[in-house]
Amino acid sequence: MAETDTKPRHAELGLSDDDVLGMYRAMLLARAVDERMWLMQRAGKIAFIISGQGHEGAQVATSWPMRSGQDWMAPFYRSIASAMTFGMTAEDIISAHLAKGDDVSSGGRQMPGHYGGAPYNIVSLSSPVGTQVLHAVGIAMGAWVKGDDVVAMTQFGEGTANQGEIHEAMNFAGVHKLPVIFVCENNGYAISVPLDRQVAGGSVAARAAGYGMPGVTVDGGDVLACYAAAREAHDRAVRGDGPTLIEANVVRLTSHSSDDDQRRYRDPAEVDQLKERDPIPMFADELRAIGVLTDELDEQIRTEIKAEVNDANKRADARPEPTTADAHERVYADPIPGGGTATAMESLSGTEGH
Ligand SMILES: Cc1ncc(C[n+]2csc(CCOP(=O)(O)OP(=O)(O)O)c2C)c(N)n1
Ligand SMILES: [Mg+2]
Repeated sequence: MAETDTKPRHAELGLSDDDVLGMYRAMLLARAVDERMWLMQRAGKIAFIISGQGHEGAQVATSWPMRSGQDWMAPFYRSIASAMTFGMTAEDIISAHLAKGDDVSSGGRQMPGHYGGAPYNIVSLSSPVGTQVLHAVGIAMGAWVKGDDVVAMTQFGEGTANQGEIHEAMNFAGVHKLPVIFVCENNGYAISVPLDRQVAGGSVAARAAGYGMPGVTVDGGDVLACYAAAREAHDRAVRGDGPTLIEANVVRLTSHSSDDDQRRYRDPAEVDQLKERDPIPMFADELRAIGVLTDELDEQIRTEIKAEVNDANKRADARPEPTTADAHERVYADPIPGGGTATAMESLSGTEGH
């Protein structure tokens, strides 16, 4: 790139050209995995998919400062790009959705969209929305007690922000100055309920003042703005200065899930306009404008990603199914009394009232 007087935005933030290309690649990969899983769902191979499309910019950028193998993440069901930025692979995510017997998330015990994994320091999701926010605060509290240098990040939607436990979690983190980054991905809807019917005052970040922490609102389509907010929040947490609440305004490009049809409650014109805020072309344009991305390089990255997803899909497909013999594994800490395994499971399922 030609020398100029002013540094590009990413260089101002301490990011190299390779870093921003890595972010762009991570966004494309998450999108490609997501799109593949929709196809698999429609083909009857996956029971259910809940998509992160439109959230990738905010997710990759806010997860980028997180230290894999050291920090912890308590994500939500839309966090495919966050989980992959923090270490999960395309094969892990697809295997979890296929409920394979050796899937790292749960060995096929969890619902689709409930990925995670001990090797990655990613807490497995719970279906009741918001519980992960408490888990992140608990992890940060544990690290603080032990004197460990750990930052916990948690992600959730703006609808979830209205659950009672979110107040408890944020207040507790604020009081004890815990190293937590709360990332609210505001896509304007909680299933079919629009923002003005769920968030009084219209802003989740504004609530941070009441919890004694900074509240930052960022455009979720502006990858570098999201990164800057997360970088600062991470530095702050590591310094011992406490938590931060980031609210990233994103777009939900798909229906809430594969069981939903947003045409029933959203104006088609509104849905069409969302594409203008798709973070992938927006970031591509920005990188092209500064000469970091070229059409040839874009084509090359997309070709590589296609091959990566095809491979991941094939490997995930070939993995073993769970068996009845190990049905209780990863569910109970101790074997089922009376011998466990298939016999116990069969007798349990045959018991009246169970
Ligand atoms: C405690 C609880 N209440 C309701 C639900 C059903 N539910 C699942 S997702 C969802 C919407 C959450 O919206 P938001 O937090 O904005 O996240 P988004 O899906 O928009 O990303 C609801 C109500 C649930 N899973 N748990
Ligand atoms: Mg929402």
